[in-house]
Amino acid sequence: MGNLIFVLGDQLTPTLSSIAAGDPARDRILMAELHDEATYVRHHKKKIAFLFSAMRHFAEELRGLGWTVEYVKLDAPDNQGSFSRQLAYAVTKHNPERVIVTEAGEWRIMQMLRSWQAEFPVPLDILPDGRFLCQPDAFANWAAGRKQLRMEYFYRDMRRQTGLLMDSSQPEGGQWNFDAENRKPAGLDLFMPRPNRSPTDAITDEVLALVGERFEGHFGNLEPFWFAVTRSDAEAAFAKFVEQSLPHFGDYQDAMLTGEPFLYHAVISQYLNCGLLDPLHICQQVEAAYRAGSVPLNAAEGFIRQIIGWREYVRGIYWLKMPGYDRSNFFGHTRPLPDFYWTGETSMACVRAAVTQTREHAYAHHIQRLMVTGNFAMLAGVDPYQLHEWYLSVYTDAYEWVELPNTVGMSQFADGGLLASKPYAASGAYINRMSNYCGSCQYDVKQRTGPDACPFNALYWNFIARHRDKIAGNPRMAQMVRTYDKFAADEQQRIADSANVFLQTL
Ligand code: FAD
Ligand code: DLZ
Ligand code: SF4
Repeated sequence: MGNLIFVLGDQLTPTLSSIAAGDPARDRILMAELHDEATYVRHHKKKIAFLFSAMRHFAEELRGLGWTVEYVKLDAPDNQGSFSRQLAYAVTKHNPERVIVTEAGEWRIMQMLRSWQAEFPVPLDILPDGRFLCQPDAFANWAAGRKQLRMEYFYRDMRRQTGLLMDSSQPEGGQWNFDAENRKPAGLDLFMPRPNRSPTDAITDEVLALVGERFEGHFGNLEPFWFAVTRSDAEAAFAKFVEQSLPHFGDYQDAMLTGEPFLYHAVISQYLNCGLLDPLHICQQVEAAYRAGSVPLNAAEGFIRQIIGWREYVRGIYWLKMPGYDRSNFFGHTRPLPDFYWTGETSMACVRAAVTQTREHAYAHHIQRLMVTGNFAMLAGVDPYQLHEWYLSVYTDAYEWVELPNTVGMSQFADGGLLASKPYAASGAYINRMSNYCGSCQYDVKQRTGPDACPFNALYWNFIARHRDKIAGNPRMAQMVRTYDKFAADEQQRIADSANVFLQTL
C-alpha cells in the first residue's frame, strides 16, 4: 500500500495537514477509539461519547470524500488500547511506505509521536497543525525578550495578522477592546436563547450504549445527549448562536444565573477543539454579521478576542512552558480536591450550581470555571495539579493545551503571574454582583465571619493574609493587602478562625 495517515481524535478536519498530504487513491487513514485515551484521566461520560461519535461521523465524512478509513471501534477485536500499540499493529498489517501524522495537541502525545520516529521500522512524518493561527515557534518569537506576556498585545498582533475587525491599519471603532461596555449582570428572561439541540442518530445511539456500559463508573450524566457530532450540525449550532445570542454576548459574558447554564455563550469550544469548526472561519462569520449591522461591535470584538486572542495565546503559553508547567505551584497549595467537586453536595449555592451543571452537561461557562470553582480552589489552597486533572476530565472541550494554562495560569496563579496579571481571587461580593446564586444560598454573602457567613469571604481575606509576601508587590493586589492591614486585630483573628473552621469541614 501507500502511506498510513494516523488521525487523532481531536483532528476531525478534512483539510488537516496529514490528510492534505495524502492521496485517497493509494493511502489509508487510521483512526481508533482507545481505552488509554478515555481513561488517562477519567473523562466525563458525555465527553467520551461526544468524541467517539464525532470520530465515527468524521470517518464517514472521509469515506464520502473517497478515502479508505480503517476505523477501530473500542470493542473491535483488533483494538490494541493505545496509540502506540494500534499504530504498531497497523504498520505490521499494512506495511506502509510512510506514516503521516499531524502534530498532537498535547505534550504527552507529542513525546509519543517523537518516540515512534525512532522506534518504528517506517519513516514517520509529523506535520504542523495549520488549524491554529499562531504556530508555537511564532509564539516563542513573540514572547522572546518580553518581560511580561500580556494577552492584549498578542491579540493586537493577531488582529493585524488576520485583518479581522481592522480599518486599514487601525482597529475598527478606534479601540482594540470594548470590555468596558461588557460584563453586565443578566436578568431572568423568558426568551433566553438555548444552544441548538441535535437529535441523536443510529451512530450516536450505538456510542451511547457502548460508553454507558464501558465507562459506567466515570463522572457525569450521559443523557440527555444533544451535542452536534457532524460538521454540518456544529455549523448550524454556531449559526444559531450568531443569530440569537451573539448580539448580547459581550454584555452578559460574565453573568451567572441559577438554572441557566448557557446564557448568551456560544457552547462551541468542544466543536472547535476537535476540529469540527474552524477558528478563522467562524471569526470571519462574526465580522460579517457585524458589518451587516446585526451584531454590535462590543459583542463581535469580544467574541473574536476569545478566539484569536485567548485561545491562541493559551496554546502558545502551553508549548512555551511544557514540560513542567503542569507542576507549577506558586502558592505551595497542597489541599486535596474536596469531594463536592464530584458530588455537588455543598451548601454553597454557587459551587453546587457549577458542579451540578458540569455533571449534567459537561459544560460550565468561563466565569463559573474561573470565579466559582477555580476561585474557591485557590482560596481554599487546593493542589493545582489535582484541580487541573478535574478540569481536564469533566468538560467536553478539555484538552491539556487549552485547559492547563487556563487552570494553572489563569485560575490558580500557580505560574506566579506569567499568564495573568493578578490572581483571580474574589470574595462573595463578586459572585453576588454577577449572579443570583446568593439569594437562594444558605450562607449570608454580606457577613464576613461566623458560621452563617459566605465561606468565600473569610477565605478571601485569609488568602490575602497567608500570601501577603507573594502578592503585596503586585500593583493590582496591594490595595487589598492594605485593606486587610487596616482591619482590627480581633477582626483579623475572626477571619483566620472562620476560614480554619470552614476548611476543617472539607
Ligand atoms: P464562549 O464564552 O462563548 O467563548 C467563545 C469561544 O472563545 C470558546 O468556545 C473558546 O473557544 C474561546 N475561549 C474563550 N475563553 C477562552 C480561554 N480562556 N481560553 C481558550 N479559549 C477561550 N476552554 C476550552 O476550550 N477547554 C478547556 O479545557 C478549558 N478549560 C478551562 C479551565 C478553566 C479553569 C478556565 C477558567 C477556563 C477554561 N477554558 C477552557 C476557557 C473557557 O472557559 C471555555 O473556552 C468556554 O467556557 C467554552 O464555552 P463557550 O464555547 O460557550 O465559550
Ligand atoms: C480525549 C480523547 C479520548 C477520550 N479518546 C480518544 C480516542 O479514543 N482516540 C483518539 O485518537 N483520541 C482520543 N482523545 C484525544 C486524545 O486524548 C488527545 O487529546 C489528542 O489525540 C491530542 O491531539
Ligand atoms: Fe456562593 Fe457565598 Fe453567594 Fe453562597 S453566599 S452563593 S457561597 S458567593
